[in-house]
Amino acid sequence: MSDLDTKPRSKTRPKTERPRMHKVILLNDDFTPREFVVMVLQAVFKMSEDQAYRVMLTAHQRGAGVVAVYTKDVAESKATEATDLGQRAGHPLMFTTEPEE
Ligand code: TYC
Repeated sequence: MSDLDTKPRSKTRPKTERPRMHKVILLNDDFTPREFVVMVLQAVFKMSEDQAYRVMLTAHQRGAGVVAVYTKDVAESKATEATDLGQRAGHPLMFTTEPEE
């Protein structure tokens, strides 16, 4: 019998919990033009113009809005990419992430 066959099988099943998902949040500010916010939402989060407009308006009216939910790595890289687009254009546009409950 080879070494490969002699390992005892674990009786407990491995955990199969899914990784916690993370929200990308768009924060309102007083300076970034609405059309620029809509453009970034379409470019980074692949939203239609209608969807992007609605998310922008929610953030504008309530101070913040949920853009989408991803695994932690994807949420963080998209939030950084979108915030960077604003920075490079001289806007204070800000995206953050937070874990879902
Ligand atoms: N409040 C901005 C304005 O009036 C537009 C805006 C909307 C900026 C949503 C950021 O997340 C935002 N020009």
